[in-house]
Amino acid sequence: MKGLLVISLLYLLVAVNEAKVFGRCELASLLKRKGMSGYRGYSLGNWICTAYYESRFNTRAVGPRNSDGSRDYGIFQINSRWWCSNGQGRTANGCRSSCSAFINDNITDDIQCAKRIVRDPQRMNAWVAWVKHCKGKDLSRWTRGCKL
Ligand SMILES: *[C@@H]1O[C@H](CO)[C@@H](O)[C@H](O)[C@H]1NC(C)=O
Ligand SMILES: [Ca+2]
Repeated sequence: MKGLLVISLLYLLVAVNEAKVFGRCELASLLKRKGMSGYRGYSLGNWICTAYYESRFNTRAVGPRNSDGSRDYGIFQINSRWWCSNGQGRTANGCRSSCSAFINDNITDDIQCAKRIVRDPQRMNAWVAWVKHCKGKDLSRWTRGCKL
């Protein structure tokens, strides 16, 4: 009985610590609800495509160290040199946020920060994955079959 309890507790801990990985349509509907469809002229497909290639929809994704020593955090891989503070090295902290806020399951703040990023002159070119995999492509597949 005691062993079972320990196992149950362990299982619960694992479940709590498990990264939330969004489903494609689940993310599409949340992004739409948060006003990302057409935000700054970018269709929903752009945002979903970017999140997929940046993080595979994994809210806990932390990128490897960049050449400038910064890291990228969360579903949109938000950068610590410019947008959030991870307590290591220089940051402009444009989103006025701790980077750890971008690796939890609640992506409301991540979305707010992505909106801030795309308001900068380089717009979605800020995301390398967008430039490489999404820019100028037919993005209809990213929202296909989703009830939006
Ligand atoms: C998610 O985070 C936002 C602030 O970033 C907060 O307002 C909201 O209540 C949070 N939602 C949940 C379910 O915790
Ligand atoms: Ca968050």
